[in-house]
Amino acid sequence: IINKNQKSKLIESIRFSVYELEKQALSKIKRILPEGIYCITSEELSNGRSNIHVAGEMLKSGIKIIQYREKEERKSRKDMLEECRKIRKMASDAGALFIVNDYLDIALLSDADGIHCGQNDLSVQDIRKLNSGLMIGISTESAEQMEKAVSEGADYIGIGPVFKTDTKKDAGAPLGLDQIKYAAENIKIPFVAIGGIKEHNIDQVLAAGARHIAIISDITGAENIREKIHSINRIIEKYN
Ligand code: TZP
Ligand code: MG
Repeated sequence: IINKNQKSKLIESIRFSVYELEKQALSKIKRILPEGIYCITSEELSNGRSNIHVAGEMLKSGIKIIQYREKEERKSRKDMLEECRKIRKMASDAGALFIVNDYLDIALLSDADGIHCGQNDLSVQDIRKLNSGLMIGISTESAEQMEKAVSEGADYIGIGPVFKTDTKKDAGAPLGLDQIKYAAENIKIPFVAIGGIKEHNIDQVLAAGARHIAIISDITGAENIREKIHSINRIIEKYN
């Protein structure tokens, strides 16, 4: 038998646990990756147009996710941060998620929704220590890497290169569609297919089971970015 004081303490601690659970659940819901095109910037593949211009065209087409991807060899961190702050605001206004590739300091300073990391970047656990609410995506290229990222608590994974691509110089050999089929059957978190995916071959990737499709050059290099996104969306819609 517990006394009144113990009882009220117990109720208080249960209330606190429920509140903590609710907070965690809400944070997890916010970290769910929307389906569809996962747009990524690349100024060197944008036919002389700026990242800001290209991001604007992407967002005007109604895309739900935009990742800022630039390399230190091309742009200073200071300039990258300035661009990210602008795109952050543009994405919020358009109701899209904003994710930064590689640079955690820039993701945090620009108030991004997420960070995308490779196999040799900071671990999911360490990133969460700095910001527990960030959406975290991890690039993978094998079933083993996929399972590991899931068990470490990634919010989504990238899988690629699916096809041959010149966009990422150090990309491994094309994986083909088998890894996408494997993920569709076995991976319980969102997975993004990436690498060499274009309007003319996206059908195969969707048929293999992917519902999140990352595209760089076919969109950043398109003469008319909005038209390109609309035609790709028409193909994706067939699989909804
Ligand atoms: N990771 C694996 S392949 C790739 C990245 C970043 C590049 C994808 O670019 P593209 O132009 O869509 O082939
Ligand atoms: Mg990287």
